[in-house]
Amino acid sequence: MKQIRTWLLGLALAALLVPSAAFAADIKIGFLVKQPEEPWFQVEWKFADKAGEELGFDVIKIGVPDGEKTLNAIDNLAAAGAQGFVICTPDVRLGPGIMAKARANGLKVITVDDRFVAADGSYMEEVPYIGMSAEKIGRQMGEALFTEMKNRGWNMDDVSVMMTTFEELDTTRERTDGAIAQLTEMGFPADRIYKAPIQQRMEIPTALDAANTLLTRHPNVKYWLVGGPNDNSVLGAVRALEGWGIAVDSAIAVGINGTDCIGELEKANPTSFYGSILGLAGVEGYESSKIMYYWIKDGKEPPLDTRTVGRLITRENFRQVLQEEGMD
Ligand code: FCA
Repeated sequence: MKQIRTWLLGLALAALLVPSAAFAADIKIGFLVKQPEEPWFQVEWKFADKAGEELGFDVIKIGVPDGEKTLNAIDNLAAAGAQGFVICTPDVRLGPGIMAKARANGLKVITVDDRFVAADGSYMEEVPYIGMSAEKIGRQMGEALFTEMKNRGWNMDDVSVMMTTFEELDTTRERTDGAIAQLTEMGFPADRIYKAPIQQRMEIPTALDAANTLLTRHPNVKYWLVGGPNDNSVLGAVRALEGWGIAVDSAIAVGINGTDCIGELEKANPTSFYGSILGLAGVEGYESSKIMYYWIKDGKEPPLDTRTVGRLITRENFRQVLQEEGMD
């Protein structure tokens, strides 16, 4: 009998809690990303949704490939009743404009991946940010390239580095600078590290163009190490090497993200894409929206600068690592 009473009391308490649960579901958070077609951002969205399901808020997901779409999306979010948004902006220099628009609409802002910069080029450190430990992850890429070159027993005199770059964006510049610093510190000659700057957006076709331009200038390299700011930047270079008829085992390519190269690693026949430094897109998507939720719900101020780590994946271990990271 006592047990039944306790149970009934539990039910009554649960009924009392319902109104607050309904209130929590009223929280709506926007999640705006610059390249919705890139798996990296799809993983962020998936995990933001997971946080929403677990904690009880809605995630409004919008692709914002340019400035105009970004500013419109902010108005639309406010009209839809959102209280804040997480954003990877298509252009970091839009930061002040995005903040002004958000303020006008009474929306809170957290940035992911690409950090806003002010008119004078400095980071807008007052806006909460979650992103990669860019230099460290770049260094991991450089180390993976160097180590695999040694494993294959190549004579370093026969090897050059092709580093696709996107230096307009600080996070991606820090990655490739980190990789180059690591390679040179490990003993790779700096004068055989060539940069292939990608124009406008990091996509496979733009990276392919950048790599082709570089290959035209260096047609007689025997072995290539290939790096870049993210998977697509490196995959474009791999496609360029294939176009030049360079044998699969004459190049070692390592990307960053680990999300956009799974199809490549799954191919029945290996390509020169050796692996990638897997970043924590899932953690970034989950944590940024969770932090936003508690900021809206309880007024809990978010941390201003949160960095995530990376881990090498290759054809051999990618399934297992993705499983361990809850990303398969
Ligand atoms: C930038 C890149 C993405 C991803 C992210 C962490 O936004 O464009 O591919 O690497 O940083």
